[in-house]
Amino acid sequence: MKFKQLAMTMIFAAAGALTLGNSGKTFAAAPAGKKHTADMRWWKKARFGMFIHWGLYAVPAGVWHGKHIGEGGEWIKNNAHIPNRQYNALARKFDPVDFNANQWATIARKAGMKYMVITSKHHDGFCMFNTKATNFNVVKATPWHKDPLAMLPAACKAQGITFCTYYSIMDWHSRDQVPAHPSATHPTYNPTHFAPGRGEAYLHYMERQLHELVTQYHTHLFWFDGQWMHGWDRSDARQLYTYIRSIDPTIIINSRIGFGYGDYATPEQSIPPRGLPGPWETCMTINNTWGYVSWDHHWKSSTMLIHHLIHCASGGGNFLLNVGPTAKGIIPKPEVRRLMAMGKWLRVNGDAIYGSHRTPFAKALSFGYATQKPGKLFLEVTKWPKSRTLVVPMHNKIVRAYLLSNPYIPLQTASGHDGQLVYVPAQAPDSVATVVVLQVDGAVRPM
Ligand code: JFZ
Repeated sequence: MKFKQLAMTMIFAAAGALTLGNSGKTFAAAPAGKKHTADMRWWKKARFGMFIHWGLYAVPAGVWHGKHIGEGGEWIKNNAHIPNRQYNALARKFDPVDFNANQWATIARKAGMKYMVITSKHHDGFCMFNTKATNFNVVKATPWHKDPLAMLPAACKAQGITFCTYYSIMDWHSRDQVPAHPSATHPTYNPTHFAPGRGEAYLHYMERQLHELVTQYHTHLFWFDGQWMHGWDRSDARQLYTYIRSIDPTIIINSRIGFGYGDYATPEQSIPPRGLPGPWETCMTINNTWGYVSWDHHWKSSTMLIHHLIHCASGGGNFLLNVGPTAKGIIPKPEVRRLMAMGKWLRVNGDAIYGSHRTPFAKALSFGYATQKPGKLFLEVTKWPKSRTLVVPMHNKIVRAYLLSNPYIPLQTASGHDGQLVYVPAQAPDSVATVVVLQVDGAVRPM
């Protein structure tokens, strides 16, 4: 994993990366000025999506030969150095009899999520859809013989969720790619490189699968990953990008297709403090793993997750929150519970998040975050003021102020030396985050 992080950093550095603050984290820069025809409208309004990492790795669930294997359940083939034959055999144990597409889509909807991005193929190369390009897929290689990706689009549609797919460029199963350290008994896969002369064949393989995902599964977005494999170059990225555009120009593509192609940046596990200039989305885990790990109980609190969602929205970005279903097809209870708490908060406060624009303020606010819509400024107050007064650093006079949870009762306001003052109750009406709405004339003019 160290190796991977290093490889990622190098790729981003080469692509003109943007380093923010002193966090030491590097984010892919948004592809500035690249012409694209992707339909970003639904995506920009959505603000909150469900990431799903589901595959064969849910069977070992972070345990191999009795040992806890860390750094991501979905990385177990690499991190436990599992030979192909042993890993492939996991397919015969993958029998998610409890999988229910409607249930997953319903959980997403109740959480307040507006899109779903599921692993169609992760680094392990196992395909979670009925592809004609390989038999190493969920229908042909498992005793289950069903196609979850065929069931999810309709279930998502019924719940108002936009269906999207993750796809790894790096492939630890493909014969077109060579592991970093091949060995019959103790291989390390990451990063792979193309087998001599096989680059073109592999691109073709991907094109066949992406074609299937667009035409048969109606994916609205490709969330690429694993582009740090050695040999993936600018012309490969361009060819793949152009190919997708040729089948459906409206499809959204993330920046991990590589080399500045793609429609939005994908910071991971952290939120750029002031957002990013172009479209962006932070993806995050609820515990410390993407793919299900039975022994990882490091759950983030629902309060923290709601604050992360607000933070993303206030920076003009989306929040893609991950769940790792079990090999039986169940989204773990601790995840569902947290998602339901987020949905509960959003049912009251969603107007401040969905379709909102980034904060007008360049500096952080003492009491929390801000988002806006034409004529309205939303304050997401996470630190309730003991003084019972919010000081909003702007010149605009407030036309009307109220709690989003209680729009008919106006709050008193005044103009102060450091900005506009809003007088609020002594106790925070919502201890997680209380949204105060300010009606303002014209664009907000920060102080
Ligand atoms: C990748 C995958 O390796 C991982 O399994 C998961 O799917 C995640 C969403 O994406 O991991 C990464 C990708 C990029 C960075 C780090 C881990 N990065 O930018 O530092």
